[in-house]
Amino acid sequence: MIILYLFFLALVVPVLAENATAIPQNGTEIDYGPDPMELEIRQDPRCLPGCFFETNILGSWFIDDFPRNCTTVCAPYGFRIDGQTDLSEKQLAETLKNMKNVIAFQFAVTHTRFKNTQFLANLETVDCYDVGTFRHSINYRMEDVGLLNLSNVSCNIEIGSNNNMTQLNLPKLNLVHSPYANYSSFTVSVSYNHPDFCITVSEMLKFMVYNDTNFNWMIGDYCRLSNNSELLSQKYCDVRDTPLEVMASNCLKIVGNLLIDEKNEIFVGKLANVDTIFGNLIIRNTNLTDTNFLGSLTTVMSMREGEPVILIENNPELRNVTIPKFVKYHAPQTHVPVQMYNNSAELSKTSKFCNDLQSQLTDTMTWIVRIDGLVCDYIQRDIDAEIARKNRENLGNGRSILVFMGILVLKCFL
Ligand SMILES: *[C@@H]1O[C@H](CO)[C@@H](O)[C@H](O)[C@H]1NC(C)=O
Ligand SMILES: *[C@@H]1O[C@H](CO)[C@@H](O)[C@H](O)[C@H]1NC(C)=O
Ligand SMILES: *[C@@H]1O[C@H](CO)[C@@H](O)[C@H](O)[C@H]1NC(C)=O
Ligand SMILES: *[C@@H]1O[C@H](CO)[C@@H](O)[C@H](O)[C@H]1NC(C)=O
Ligand SMILES: *[C@@H]1O[C@H](CO)[C@@H](O)[C@H](O)[C@H]1NC(C)=O
Ligand SMILES: *[C@@H]1O[C@H](CO)[C@@H](O)[C@H](O)[C@H]1NC(C)=O
Ligand SMILES: *[C@@H]1O[C@H](CO)[C@@H](O)[C@H](O)[C@H]1NC(C)=O
Ligand SMILES: *[C@@H]1O[C@H](CO)[C@@H](O)[C@H](O)[C@H]1NC(C)=O
Ligand SMILES: *[C@@H]1O[C@H](CO)[C@@H](O)[C@H](O)[C@H]1NC(C)=O
Ligand SMILES: *[C@@H]1O[C@H](CO)[C@@H](O)[C@H](O)[C@H]1NC(C)=O
Ligand SMILES: *[C@@H]1O[C@H](CO)[C@@H](O)[C@H](O)[C@H]1NC(C)=O
Ligand SMILES: CC(=O)N[C@H]1CO[C@H](CO)[C@@H](O)[C@@H]1O
Repeated sequence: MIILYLFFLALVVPVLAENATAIPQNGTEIDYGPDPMELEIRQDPRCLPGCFFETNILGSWFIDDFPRNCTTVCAPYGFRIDGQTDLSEKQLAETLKNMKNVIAFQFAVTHTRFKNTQFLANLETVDCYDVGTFRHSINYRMEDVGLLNLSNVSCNIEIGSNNNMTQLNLPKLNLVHSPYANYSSFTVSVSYNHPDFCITVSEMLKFMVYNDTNFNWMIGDYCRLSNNSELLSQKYCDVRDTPLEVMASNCLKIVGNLLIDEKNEIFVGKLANVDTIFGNLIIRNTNLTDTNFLGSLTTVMSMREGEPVILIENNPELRNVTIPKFVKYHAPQTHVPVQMYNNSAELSKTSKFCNDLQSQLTDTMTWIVRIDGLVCDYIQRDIDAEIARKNRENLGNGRSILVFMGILVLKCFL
């Protein structure tokens, strides 16, 4: 982002300086010249003359000028198919049949009535120089994105508010930095599609390739692993198909929301090797005394809106919550991702458990771990207050003893 900003300044500032006197004085818009991204695309050596999409929305007004023989189409103003697109799926398919690569600041299919994007079936790569966005949103009939040949995408991802979309169906999708201009880290958002929407773990793994990718909102569910023999062979275990009671004891990744309760607490030893949960974790109503069975857990990627990624409640014996390797989570629209309630009172007698988890997860967000509703600082504040109160009490007792002895001494003298 900063690099982009500097880049923008570098282009705009000299223009303003050179033509300073030409700035209109009467309220007309200042012409900043061409967009920096537009210039960049025009200079990209992969963009051949005659292969530019010189408008921003594909429609009948441009169909004759569309560079339909080019396998790489460059769109300096962005490439959109949207509500203004007045072409049939057949016309689109015919127009776009040779287009395998798109280089564009924005690539969007929005506000359309299409059920799928078969007309883009041959699309293989989209390069937004890492800063632009690959967007499929507000397509109320669309059932999936369904681009089976799409592999390398160098864009932020935004797939949302497609009311009828139950899956992405992007089996080859690869989020990769642009080979030409990798200006930024990625932001990914997949949210508010059909209530039954699920993302496959394979798709999620592609989005997780870079550690600095920002998962803005991932809301929905993970598709069942049932048919994914490849992941099953890599010791991914779906707790909806094989609950903890019957799960193998060598699983490395859990798919589905994991509930540990009085019925299955004796099987927690099976979690010893689990490093990732694609879902969220609840520990409730158990007699467990510690969480040492989570010794390998590093990552919890929840897709449940507003819910904690780890919720630990009503475990009266639980006096040690240490998850030493837990460092990464996704908790869409959740203010407090790690919450504990009504466990052993021992948990609140020190702020260590709270502080350890917090410092593993963040340097700055002091609100993300709470025990009985209190953030770590407040747990410590209450402990300090209690110590101070006890000291005062002891001091008070000490004083009354002194007074008592004083009276005795006085009595002796009298
Ligand atoms: C400054 O303005 C002149 C005409 O007003 C224009 O020809 C020139 O290209 C401008 N310079 C820049 C850097 O935009
Ligand atoms: C604003 O300035 C421009 C150029 O200086 C001129 O062409 C235009 O008529 C002006 N508009 C108004 C509303 O004064
Ligand atoms: C596109 O290719 C076809 C068939 O090869 C050819 O007839 C046509 O002239 C080409 N169009 C352009 C704009 O190059
Ligand atoms: C994908 O690419 C292959 C090979 O280039 C091609 O045969 C096929 O028609 C393309 N489209 C789909 C939907 O698979
Ligand atoms: C949504 O998709 C289903 C099939 O998955 C289809 O029957 C239904 O007509 C679609 N709804 C709309 C509004 O297109
Ligand atoms: C996709 O990206 C990978 C890694 O950068 C690269 O090796 C591969 O050639 C790319 N594939 C295409 C079709 O561009
Ligand atoms: C980013 O691009 C530069 C050259 O433009 C390259 O040296 C570097 O390896 C790229 N980084 C990634 C993560 O692709
Ligand atoms: C990404 O994070 C994991 C732990 O979460 C770490 O093992 C890995 O080395 C990191 N990769 C990079 C490239 O930083
Ligand atoms: C938990 O402890 C209570 C009290 O000792 C006991 O009644 C209950 O059966 C225990 N539950 C389990 C699942 O062991
Ligand atoms: C606290 O936990 C105990 C034991 O699990 C349970 O019986 C009780 O209802 C819980 N209290 C609240 C307020 O949830
Ligand atoms: C909690 O458990 C961890 C891991 O076994 C241990 O290192 C730590 O000392 C325990 N903390 C307390 C306060 O008992
Ligand atoms: C090939 C295969 O295993 N197909 C299965 C995919 O999952 C569904 C439901 O989970 C099964 O009915 C199929 O048999």
